[in-house]
Amino acid sequence: MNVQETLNGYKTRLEAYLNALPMTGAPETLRKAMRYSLLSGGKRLRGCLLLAANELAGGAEKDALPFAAAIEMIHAYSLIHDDLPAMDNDTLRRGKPTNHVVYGEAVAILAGDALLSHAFEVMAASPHPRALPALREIAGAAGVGGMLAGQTLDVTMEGARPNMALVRAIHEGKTAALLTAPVTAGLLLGGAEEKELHAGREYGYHLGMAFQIVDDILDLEGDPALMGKTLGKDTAEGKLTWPACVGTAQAKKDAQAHIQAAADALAPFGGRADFLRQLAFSTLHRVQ
Ligand code: GRG
Repeated sequence: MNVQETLNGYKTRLEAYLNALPMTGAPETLRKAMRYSLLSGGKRLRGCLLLAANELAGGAEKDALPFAAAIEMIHAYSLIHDDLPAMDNDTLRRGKPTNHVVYGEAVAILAGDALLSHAFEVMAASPHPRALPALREIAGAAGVGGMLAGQTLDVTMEGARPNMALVRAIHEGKTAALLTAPVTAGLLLGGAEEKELHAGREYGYHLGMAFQIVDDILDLEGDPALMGKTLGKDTAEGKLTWPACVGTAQAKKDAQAHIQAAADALAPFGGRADFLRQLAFSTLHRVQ
């Protein structure tokens, strides 16, 4: 099995699904702004995780695609809002001007709102017998106990003294929640049993923690051209990051340990989970 080939397959099919979303009723400007961020590249990690987890549990891909699309819509909304002047005030994302730079702040806010609500509309329209539990996983991860909790801590604790417990809470909410939910939602859709769901939850958590630690390191050491965004802002703005707490060398070790824990968590699936295992290891060396 070639991880990159498998990943590209999921990504291509997901992109086609996203591209074909009708977004019925949206005025042209709103539709354009939504599509600008939804279809502007990105690794599609969350959507591909959902498709892979669903397949691992024995589900058919066509039944999981609305949920994979939904998690990417929620991710796109979070990036649009995170880039706004009131939040991180970024002008570049995925190598392109951010949504508010192109469409103005008001439309960018609406495009984010629209992507969030459309994600739930798409999931709720699914006739899948386990649509509701999958939707609940995704809602919880995006909501007050997940991404919104992490993002609130991230923006309100700027400038605070580096504090491991706080950084862990930020990373769990801001990033790990939205990387865990596609795994557990995909497993639920595919019909996984409780032990497998638990394994998926552990995997997603550790993958998500490592992903954000690597993101913190890339902000210090990454190539802005490859990352497609302005780097070095975490330090400039006094963000609470993993390297700020433990130093870059230890942060790299911690990311590796989280990825090893993610891979180990997949034991109940045996060799059938090799794609997810290798995907996790590949995130340690990502450059974008
Ligand atoms: C504003 C509600 C709200 C939430 C914002 C996700 C987020 C929370 C902020 C975005 C900035 C950031 C550093 C988030 C942490 C998660 C993360 C590393 C996002 C980038 O994800 P990738 O690398 O992006 O998967 P692509 O472009 O590949 O889709």
